[in-house]
Amino acid sequence: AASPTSVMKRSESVLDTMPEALRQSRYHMKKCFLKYVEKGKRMMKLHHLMQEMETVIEDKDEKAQLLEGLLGYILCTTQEAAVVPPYVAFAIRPNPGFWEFVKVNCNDLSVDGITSTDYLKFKEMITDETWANDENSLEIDFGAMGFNLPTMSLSSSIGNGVSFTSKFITSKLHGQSGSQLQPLVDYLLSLNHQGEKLMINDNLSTVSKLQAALIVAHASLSTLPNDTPYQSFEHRFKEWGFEKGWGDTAERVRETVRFLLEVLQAPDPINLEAFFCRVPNIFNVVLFSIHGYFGQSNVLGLPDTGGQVVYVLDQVVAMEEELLLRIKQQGLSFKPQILVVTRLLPDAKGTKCNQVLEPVLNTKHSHILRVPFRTEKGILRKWVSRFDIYPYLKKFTQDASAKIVEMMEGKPDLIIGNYTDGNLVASLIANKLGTTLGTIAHALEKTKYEDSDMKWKQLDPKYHFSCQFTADMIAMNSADFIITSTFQEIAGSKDRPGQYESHESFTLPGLYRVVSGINVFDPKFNIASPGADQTVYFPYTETPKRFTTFQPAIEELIFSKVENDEHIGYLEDKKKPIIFSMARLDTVKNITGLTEWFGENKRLRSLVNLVVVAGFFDHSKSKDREEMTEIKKMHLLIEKYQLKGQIRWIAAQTDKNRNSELYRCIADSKGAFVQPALYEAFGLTVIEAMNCGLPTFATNQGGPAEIIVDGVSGFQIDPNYGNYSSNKIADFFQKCKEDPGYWNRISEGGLKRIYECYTWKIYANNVLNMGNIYAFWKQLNKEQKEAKQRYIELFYNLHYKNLVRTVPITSDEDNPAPVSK
Ligand code: UDP
Ligand code: LCN
Repeated sequence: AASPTSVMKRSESVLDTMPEALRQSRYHMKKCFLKYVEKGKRMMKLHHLMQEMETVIEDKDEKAQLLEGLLGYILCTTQEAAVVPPYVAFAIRPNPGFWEFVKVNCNDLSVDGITSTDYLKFKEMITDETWANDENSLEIDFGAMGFNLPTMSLSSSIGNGVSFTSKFITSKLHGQSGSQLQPLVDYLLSLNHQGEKLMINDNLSTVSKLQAALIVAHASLSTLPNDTPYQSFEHRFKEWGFEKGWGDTAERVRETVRFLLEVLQAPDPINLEAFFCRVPNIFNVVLFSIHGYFGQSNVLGLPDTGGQVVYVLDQVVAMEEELLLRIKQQGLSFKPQILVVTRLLPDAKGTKCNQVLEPVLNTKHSHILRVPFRTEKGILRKWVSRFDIYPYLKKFTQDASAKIVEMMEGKPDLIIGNYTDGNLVASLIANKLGTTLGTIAHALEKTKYEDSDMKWKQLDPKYHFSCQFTADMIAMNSADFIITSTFQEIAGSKDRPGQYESHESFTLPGLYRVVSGINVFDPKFNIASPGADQTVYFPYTETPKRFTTFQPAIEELIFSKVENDEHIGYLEDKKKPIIFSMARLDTVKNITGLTEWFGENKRLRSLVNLVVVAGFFDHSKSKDREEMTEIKKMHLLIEKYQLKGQIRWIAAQTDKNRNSELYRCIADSKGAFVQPALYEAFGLTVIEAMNCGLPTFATNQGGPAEIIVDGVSGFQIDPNYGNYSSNKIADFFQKCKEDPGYWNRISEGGLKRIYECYTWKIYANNVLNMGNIYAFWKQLNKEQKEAKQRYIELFYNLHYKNLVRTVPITSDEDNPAPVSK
């Protein structure tokens, strides 16, 4: 174990500790570094560094001692190293969001600290030495445009942008004279709905006038019964200079007035946030989700069409509901409007993606608006992969923007983008219209492909990452706020950098070097996790609501002995609890891993049966190489471990209602859901299972590690340690046998967690609060924002546009095979 001194040293910088660490085992280290540089220039990941170290140090004890010491710690926090003899440059990440760079000279083991930019140059030397050494190579530095803006400093604050921004706004509003508060008054004066003034009119144009009027109003409201409708004192209010929007009842108006009075007296973040959450400034919202087939039925499973569609549609329903509630509580009667703008696809393949306007189900005022892609040859009929979408976006932006303004009879109040294409278009339109912009990118592509930045030239013909990363940075930097589903999406976990974190500093050798792309400590980052549709995914205990009509079919699905196109395998002992999993049959989802764990673990097999919903059974019918391999592997495992009698493998299911009942039937068996993915960004199935009251075991790699509190609301398993994971599942079922209340406690713990943190109601409330706070912050920070926008425009015009020219424009005559999801 580490001694107290080495623990102390671990809190110091690597630059301070590394020389000493190398000195401690100089003999081995010398050999080790010579080995590293032996093969010349190259990139090394942590496992390469470790592997080669192991070959150099033969003695097991010495190796163990070394790895337990400081050097082991430094190596474990190393992400990668760039070898340019005689140097090995290390990129070290001691904690999420914190990086350090050092170079070690292999000859004398001297250690020097280097900047992130120097580190990038080391990397570039490996692929493009001339460019790396060129003093005029293009450097992109978004940080330079916001040097005097606030950033947070604690890892634990990452993703809590709204509360930090409120604090910062508060400090800006502070001052002796009160003049610092004038921007707040000006902001309130600017509020209107289609020209109709809200909150205050020009009679209250200064802080002192507003404050005086508020004091009078507050006193007069105190004499009224709480439920007095606004209309009964509206007249008096108007005389004092107030307009509608303060609330629907005397009680609510009084509270709103009070919050503002507190802020005017001495600004504090709590009252400021409380006040801004009530300010009526969002009525019309536009969301962009462009690629794929965006529709409400028969679309899931089509290329590039997956979780995003579910996420956006569920989001719209929740947002409309929240908007209606807020507007009512503001004492207003306006109708909100939400538009989801996507691509119109004339080749709709039996979906409704060729319809211009489609009402969103379960909403009153929300629509999908489809705008076609146009080229010189006219409207493009066919589907285009998200990787090839860039050439159509400029025209799409113009057409969509005109259509939105026409339909909304004015500008929207909030624009939200999804994914690279949606975010880029959203940022261009928001900039043009001056609208507050939020962006979402649950799946940035950069981290999905190893070294996608360094290898951009090689990958560009297929993926066009140069366009994608450029577009992503434009959107991130334009955004007033960024919505993420988990902390790890922003800043990763202990071992894995976050998606946004990977855009902090990186290089596309030969193109540009990003010395500051986005800072994860930027207060624009906010975590707002999605939920699951609770009208569908509800607890198994809510018997009267249950979709009993599906139960016979589900009974057949799980328990019949028949093998057919929909299910194979069978369950011998029907009384045993069931462990259940459902996912696409991708390698990363690791359904085969779970099957193998189950096969290996006799104890688990004696306690439960396994049921999986995934893919289908005939690999020759799959177009996806990964899927084919997984299908074959499933068959092999069933054979190898003689699983028939204990496993039921069911083909992919598309009916959301039936699926929800399936989760509940598994709960009836006192079973559990297992999500064994090697990596999972968020994990909607985890949320769905927990909503149904089904105890859930989920991967600790990615989002689910944040969703589940281990042992309280479910369990975390480690996909890299199957034995440990399967035993953890077996322990649970063993314990349930001994203590029947245990299963219920975990089931209830899961539900409690969901209701506290993962509902669409919480999501919509959070996102609208962001819209309110950042709209004001944008105003307060106008000059800065404009300066940065000019830089972004330059980047867009001089660089992005040229990159787009490298992407071929397809025509309806060409017929290339679609890229599968
Ligand atoms: N799903 C489904 N049928 C299947 C597999 C998955 O309907 O055969 C649904 C599942 O209920 C969930 C979504 O697809 O709503 C998968 O979302 P998740 O975040 O778990 O993974 P993704 O596929 O988006 O990576
Ligand atoms: C859905 C898809 O189909 C993919 O193209 C995206 O990467 C994903 O959502 C994330 O937005």
